Amino acid sequence: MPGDYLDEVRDVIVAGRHKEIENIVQGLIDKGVNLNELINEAMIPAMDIVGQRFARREIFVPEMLVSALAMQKGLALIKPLLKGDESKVAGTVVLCTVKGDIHDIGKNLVGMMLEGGGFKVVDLGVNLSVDDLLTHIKQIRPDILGLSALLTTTMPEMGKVIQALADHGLRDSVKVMVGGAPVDRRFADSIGADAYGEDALEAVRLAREFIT
Ligand code: B1M
Repeated sequence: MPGDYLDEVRDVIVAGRHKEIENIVQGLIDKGVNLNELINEAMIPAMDIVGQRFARREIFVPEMLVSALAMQKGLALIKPLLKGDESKVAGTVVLCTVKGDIHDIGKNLVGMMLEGGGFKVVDLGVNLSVDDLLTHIKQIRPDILGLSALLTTTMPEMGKVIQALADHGLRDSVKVMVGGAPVDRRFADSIGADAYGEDALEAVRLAREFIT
């Protein structure tokens, strides 16, 4: 059993068999499998394989989409199980993907883990323009703003957001964390972000550091 179910989940997501994933994941939840192992050793690696196949032109956007759908259906079942104690909010985090970027699986995972870690998460969704984001930041006044980008072409939007926060006198009131596959620490430093989260667990660790 150990390992076999990871292979099965990975293969089902890679193949985009989204109609099967809920039964499989629910069955594993009922058996009490380790959810972090399920996410980190099966589900995320599945998306990496999909990305490699897309880059090699073995699959195209429709196949990526059905794999993403399978991933999202699986994560939706896991999400309620990771929820933390809402009576003790560690801080408020606003999350979104930047303008031009609709890749939201990583952001959603980060949000799930932050909620599990006791944070209130306000998920603004995808493709947020700088102006819309500023409006929300002024209203919500979060402790942390988390920006996600998966495209090299959308990464510069993160820098624009940070600059706009400074221009509107909001930079000192919110910590900015950036993440996403093409982002790294050097880029984060270059745009003046407060932190770079390599993965969802790291995002929670860094968010806790900001609050304490
Ligand atoms: Co697209 N896509 N995609 N895609 N896609 C990539 C990113 C790509 C690398 C594939 C490839 O070529 N190998 C490539 C980008 C190349 C580049 O920029 N150089 C690419 C491309 C080209 C495109 C399109 C342009 C394709 C086209 O239309 N011709 C298009 C662009 C759409 C747009 O955004 N405007 C596009 C579309 C899509 C789909 C819609 C089909 C779908 C997204 C569906 C969705 O998200 N709802 C899709 C998918 C699924 C992928 C891949 C295969 C998988 C992404 C993913 O979900 N990974 C991706 C290849 C890849 O990344 N390997 C690819 C799993 C996820 C858990 O990882 O998001 O990295 P990730 O999140 C991690 C960490 O990065 C971190 O924590 C997460 C958990 O560990 N993290 C944070 C993320 N955000 C964070 C924020 C933090 C902290 C940590 O703090 C705030």
